[in-house]
Amino acid sequence: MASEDSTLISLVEKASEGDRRSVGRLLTLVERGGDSAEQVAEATHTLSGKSHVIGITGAPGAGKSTLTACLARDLAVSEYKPAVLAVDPSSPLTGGAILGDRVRMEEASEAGAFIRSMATRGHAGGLALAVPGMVRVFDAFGFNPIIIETVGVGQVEVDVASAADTVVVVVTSGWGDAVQANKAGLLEIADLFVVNKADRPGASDARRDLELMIDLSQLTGQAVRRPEIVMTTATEGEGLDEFKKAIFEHKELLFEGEQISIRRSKRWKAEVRSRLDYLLSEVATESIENLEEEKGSSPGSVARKIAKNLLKKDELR
Ligand SMILES: Nc1nc2c(ncn2[C@@H]2O[C@H](COP(=O)(O)OP(=O)(O)O)[C@@H](O)[C@H]2O)c(=O)[nH]1
Ligand SMILES: [Mg+2]
Repeated sequence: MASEDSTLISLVEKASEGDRRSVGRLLTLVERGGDSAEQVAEATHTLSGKSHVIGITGAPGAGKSTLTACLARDLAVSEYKPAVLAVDPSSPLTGGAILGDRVRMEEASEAGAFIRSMATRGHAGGLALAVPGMVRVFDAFGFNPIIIETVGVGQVEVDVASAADTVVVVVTSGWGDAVQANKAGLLEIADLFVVNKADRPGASDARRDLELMIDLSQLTGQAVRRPEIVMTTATEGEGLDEFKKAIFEHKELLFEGEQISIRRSKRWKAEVRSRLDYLLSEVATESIENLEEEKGSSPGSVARKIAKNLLKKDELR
């Protein structure tokens, strides 16, 4: 529709001029999904690809939001224009958090970081579709770096974080936390580990556990490069400089060689895959809506017949 088109064009124009409200509205369109989300994706695709994307994941309560807020604030007061996409139902932005935690995010925001929270899975395609689209919006309008915070439980959340350029896995100093992270499949995706809550007992144990597990995973040849381990006390901002240094060192390493293009083409392919899954499942839903039971036909044979017919047709918009 013409009016929708012109709204989109003016939003993109204003966002390019630095209008944050327009960026926010574009993010909402992507989050909602559907045709408008597609249009935003088309409009922002060629503008994006410049920003460094950092994924921060780990168990609930590990301190990801606290660490993210510290990092974002620090970057915003220096020469950066960071954005945060918090995919976390318990995010300080979506309520439920104690006051001190919320204040920390607000400070980051006041310092100039663009902070956006996604409390739900959004539309039918969920996080796998919305997150890359929202990252693209930030990227297109000059936000750099872009920090995605996700809870490291659940395949989609882990996938979303692992699609970043630099993947940070946060564990706490509690006994067995590193082992849990390993079980959740977080060890394989980490470019960098943070042992947070270093003010509590057991921090050096957690570090040792991680070192051991990294040694083992290298023996089996899973890791590409040995991930660094940084100790932090996020509530005090302690270890933040080391954390930042480790992130930027990883970034440099990526951009020096071919790693960045390998990662990004992997990410591109994964996104095509999730969009393909979504499109196909939409068509499948439509095609069984008015299906009458055929007595005597097995479900498998009917599914094959429908699939064969669909593949011949130009069903997709
Ligand atoms: N003692 C201590 N508490 C922390 C530290 N980092 C975060 N916390 C607290 O741990 C709780 C969970 O932190 P949060 O950042 O929301 O964790 P998330 O669920 O991983 O995002 C909050 O109450 C924080 O104030 C730390 O380094 N030391
Ligand atoms: Mg959080």
